[in-house]
Amino acid sequence: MRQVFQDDNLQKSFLKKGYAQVPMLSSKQVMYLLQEIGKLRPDDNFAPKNSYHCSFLDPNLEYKCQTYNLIKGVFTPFVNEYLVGYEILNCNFYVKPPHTGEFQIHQNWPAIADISDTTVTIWCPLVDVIESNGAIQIVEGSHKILPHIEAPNSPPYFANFQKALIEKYLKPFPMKAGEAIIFDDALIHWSRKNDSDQSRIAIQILCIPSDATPTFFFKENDERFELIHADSEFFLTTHVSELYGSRKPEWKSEGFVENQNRMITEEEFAELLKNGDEIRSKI
Ligand SMILES: O=C(O)CCC(=O)C(=O)O
Ligand SMILES: [Fe+2]
Repeated sequence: MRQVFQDDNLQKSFLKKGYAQVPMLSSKQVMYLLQEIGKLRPDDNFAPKNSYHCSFLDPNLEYKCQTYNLIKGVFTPFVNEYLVGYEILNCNFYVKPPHTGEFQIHQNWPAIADISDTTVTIWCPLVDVIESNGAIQIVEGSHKILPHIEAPNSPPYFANFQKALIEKYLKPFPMKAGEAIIFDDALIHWSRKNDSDQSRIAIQILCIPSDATPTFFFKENDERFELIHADSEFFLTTHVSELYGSRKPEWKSEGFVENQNRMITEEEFAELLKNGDEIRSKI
């Protein structure tokens, strides 16, 4: 398994749990980012109806480029400080307006061709978060226990026991503004709606190994996925609705993989989770 973290203790706990919690932004940097986000003008004005704002979901290209440059500028030094040979693929603001914004439980879409390799998300709130205002929630040790490809038109393997995930497995991570959690994109994660009167503002940064092929998994049919070359520019210039539609002729193919996805039961999930260390050691 590749060395993800510079620090050996962080690496050890990351391998086992799938995440590491680290200090990141100074309060000055938090203030700077809050000030800069206040100047940005996404089409949804950071206040979509009954939902959350995610930069990638916003149609405004200029806003998406400004966001990418702003976040990349501030976080690249942290990527280099904590990670070995990783670079930023895409970045998002996730804003939950007051009293809305519940997520779907999900794994992040695979972002490189080899799904046994590791991509990570840096998730960094710009306000203090607790469970009730939408702190991130994670199923510890749920990374790489099943080679499943979650993608547009390709539902999660745990679709049949989501209530149990919320009741028994997902745990919130209360954090101060500027702290960060760096997690394996294959971890099951989620967050509640924001029940406070202030917007819950967080940043997500998806990092991939510099030597990996950035890839979007397009579900061609029930039998296979086509691997589409998907670099930073692809995610900036593509609107999410295009990823759910038909294949665009200008997309660059990187080959195909068989669709091995299957739905599992909560019982099987519990077993896989219990044997996670052993399963991961064989990858
Ligand atoms: O902002 C959130 O609550 C969830 C973010 C998320 O799904 C991610 O960072 O991958
Ligand atoms: Fe996510």
